[in-house]
Amino acid sequence: MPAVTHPTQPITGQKPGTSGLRKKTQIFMGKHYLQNFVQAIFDAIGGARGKTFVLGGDGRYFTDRAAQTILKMAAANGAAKVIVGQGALLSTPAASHLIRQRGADGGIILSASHNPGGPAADFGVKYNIANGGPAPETVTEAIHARTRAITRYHISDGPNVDLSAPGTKVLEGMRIEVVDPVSDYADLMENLFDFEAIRGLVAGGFRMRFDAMNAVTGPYAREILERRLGMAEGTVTHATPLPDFGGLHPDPNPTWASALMDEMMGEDAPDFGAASDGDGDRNMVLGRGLYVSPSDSLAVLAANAHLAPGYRAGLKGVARSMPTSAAVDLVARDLGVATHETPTGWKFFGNLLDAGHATICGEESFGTGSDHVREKDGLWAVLLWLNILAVRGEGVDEILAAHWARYGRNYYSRHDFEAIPTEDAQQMMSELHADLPTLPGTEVEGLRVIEADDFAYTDPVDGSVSRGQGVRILFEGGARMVLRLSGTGTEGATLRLYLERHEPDPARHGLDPQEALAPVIRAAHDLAAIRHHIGRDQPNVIT
Ligand code: VG1
Ligand code: CO
Repeated sequence: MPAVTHPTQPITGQKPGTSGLRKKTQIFMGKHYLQNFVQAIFDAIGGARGKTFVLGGDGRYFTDRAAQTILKMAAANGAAKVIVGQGALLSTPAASHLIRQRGADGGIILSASHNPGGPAADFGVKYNIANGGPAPETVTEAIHARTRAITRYHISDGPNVDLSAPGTKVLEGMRIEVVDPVSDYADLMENLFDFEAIRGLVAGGFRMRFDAMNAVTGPYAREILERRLGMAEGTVTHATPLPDFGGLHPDPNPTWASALMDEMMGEDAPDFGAASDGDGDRNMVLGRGLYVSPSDSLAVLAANAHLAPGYRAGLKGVARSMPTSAAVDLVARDLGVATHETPTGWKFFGNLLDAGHATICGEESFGTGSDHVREKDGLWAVLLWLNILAVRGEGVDEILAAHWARYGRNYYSRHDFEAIPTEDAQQMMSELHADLPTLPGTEVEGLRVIEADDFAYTDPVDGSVSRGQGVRILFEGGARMVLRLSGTGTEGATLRLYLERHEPDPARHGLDPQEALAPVIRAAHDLAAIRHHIGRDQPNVIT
């Protein structure tokens, strides 16, 4: 079974986005496509020789074949060992944990996360570094540079490796350890949270629903919620990971998790509801008849984390992506800790977590996590909520109302305009960009602009600078709009419009966010001339 070196040529467009390389599955299945990218990863990190990697993914279509290709390439590139989840399954946070726990040199995660899966949908590959987190931009840029210069890749022509059961195998002298994808992760959760208190809550009649959306969290949620915490069998729905997610769009938001939304807004709603995405790093949290916005969830978790054993010592700081609402900043100020504002994407939190500048991080896109791993973590957020509910003995509604009464309410919404022509989107952004210097002082829809810029971030740990991370326009009184183009889509461009306004008055905390934000929405459309550029003024997804 010799290792073979194949000649190849660069393929354009292999540029990792916000979270790895995402393309249509058929593109990934094309000749040399996956091989080129994986070889570029190995080359960019100084070779795979002697190294240990973690490998797994969310189980979407093509994962099985991609995993075999990557194992054969790792072997032919001289890797010492690959630790792979049984059936090539690993949620993103579980992969992050495994990299850290085993001291691996890095990991390859096969997922397009919240994008749909299947032969006509999306696939993705992401490289994580030794701290367990997504490769920072220096590394993703080096990978992209290699894809543009690649002339050959190495691959074993040995047989496929049986990944169906735990155990150790050998391929070309490389050890392959197949592990249970769930148990180490579930143990980590049991160390962080008061499972005894949550079991008490469950014994007292508390009911919850967890929608795994036919994606990777099914086995994790069943083990943790149903087996270890004693919730009723069937608490977890859509619990079997399917290659096409059963046709569901595994994005936990009110639009795509509609079955869960219907149940939670219905007559016989359980006390608590949650859903996760394709690869298990996102979460949506719901109370009975109540949607919790991700930015509010982050703030509530930061304010109450000390109620969970893993966070009893308090927080070292918090971090949020720039478009995420400032609700968590108010909590941090109260706690006397720093807030860090980063560009969109979890890779920017890694250095802050490693350096001990932050304990809890979050994004408005249903991502929350902490320094327990270096990825956002959907089930972690759900368990922290459960721990808080158990200790406080209150409902989600009471906790949220008390939070707003204390800090005020940051009304928040994100409007997504998907699959618009790329040129139109770019034209819109560049015109808006050109207008930025002239905006301060002008008045739109009764709102006065006081600041307008394009967000740039200097990493306080390594000094690296990331520019062009989103246009932000601040209005007098604190309202804000942000506009940026998505870096995870695979079809045309997606425009994301983020809207925020703080309301201190408790008498005005019960409004519909779309109403509360109406003037900001109108100002945003006016300033960016959205209809003029993309011919639409209605978003397809509102969160
Ligand atoms: C989106 C979100 C971003 C998130 C990223 C990856 O990126 O906005 O907050 O980190 O997805 O999440 P973009 O560039 O499309 O806005 V996941 O769960 O898809 O890895
Ligand atoms: Co995800």
